[in-house]
Amino acid sequence: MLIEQIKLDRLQMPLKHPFETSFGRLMKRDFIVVSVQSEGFIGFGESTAFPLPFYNEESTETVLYILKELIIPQVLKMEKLKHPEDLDPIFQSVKGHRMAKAALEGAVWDLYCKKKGISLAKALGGTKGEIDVGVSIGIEPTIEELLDRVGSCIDQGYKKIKVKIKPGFDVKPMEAIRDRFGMDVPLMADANSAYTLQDTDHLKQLDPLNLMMIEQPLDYDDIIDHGTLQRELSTPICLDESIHSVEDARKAVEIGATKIINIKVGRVGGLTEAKKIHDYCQSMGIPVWCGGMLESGIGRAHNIAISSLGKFTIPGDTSPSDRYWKQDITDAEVQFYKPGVLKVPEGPGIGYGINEQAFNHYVVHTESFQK
Ligand code: OSB
Ligand code: MG
Repeated sequence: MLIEQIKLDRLQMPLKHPFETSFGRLMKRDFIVVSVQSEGFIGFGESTAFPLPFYNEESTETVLYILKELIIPQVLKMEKLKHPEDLDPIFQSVKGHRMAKAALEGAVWDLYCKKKGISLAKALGGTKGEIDVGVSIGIEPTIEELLDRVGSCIDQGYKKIKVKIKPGFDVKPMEAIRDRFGMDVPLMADANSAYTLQDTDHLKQLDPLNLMMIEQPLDYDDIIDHGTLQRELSTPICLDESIHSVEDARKAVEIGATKIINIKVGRVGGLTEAKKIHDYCQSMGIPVWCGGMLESGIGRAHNIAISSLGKFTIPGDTSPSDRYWKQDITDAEVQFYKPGVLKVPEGPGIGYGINEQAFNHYVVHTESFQK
């Protein structure tokens, strides 16, 4: 396939409720949608970088820069692109910037599948027709408000409850959830790198709560200290921020720094690498799940497709569109088909179209590049 045109749209979508993590409070989503066009077909991908480098080192502006200056010119020069994996030499020419690469690669995967008339899930080797999902609950102003939110998410049927923690809001709120809702709720905590090894004794207080896991307690780029911490904790550690590639996954697993991996397509540079991490974890008996980055319907559709692979045995963070958006930008919104369960679409590509009116409503800037 020859790519004739690539379009970059910057969108700003207000969140229904502010979302607070240990690294800050988000009020709206400011991100890039990549559209790639070939012979009447259009593929869509979404960048998961935030406006500022608070989660990892990328930002909306660096994604734009890398795509415009380095990646798009090379993609438009390609004489043949048979498969999304053919983008690899271009991606290898730029170190890092995985969210920028993933946004473009996701659009090319969607385009490739639409041209072939197959679903993205099938093309990736997905085997599940439906996926279980959980919810990620931000830091709430008080424990009472957190308990209300947890109760409402349990009532909605979410299969996993993840709660953001930070120093000063960790052991007490998690204990309060166990006291109110019991020990059987599938519960976990995500620290987004808020602790150091000095906090080991403090974090040990979480062990009696029988959490499914604690996600990324230590530095965003650390593997070694997580191994040290894991030897002290009975709660399994799950790495998020620290895993950028299948090589990182191998190192983390080999030194015992992670017992579970959160796979985010953007963070690891695209669907191809995400699948490699899944396959490696499958061979090692390490369960994985698909994380979220407050995506629009486009990113959610990509997450659903990758979650259909067999070793995604733990419910991911892909909640329905209406958890975050008044109006999503896809034609059909992502919705539960049973409580806590999403159907994997069978239509071509990501299986969702674009709601042009909603899309245009959120666009703040557009740039187009032709062959
Ligand atoms: O660490 O998983 C994370 C949101 C923003 C940044 C980082 C994370 C998150 C979430 C939200 O937990 C997951 C979602 O519902 O999209
Ligand atoms: Mg996380």
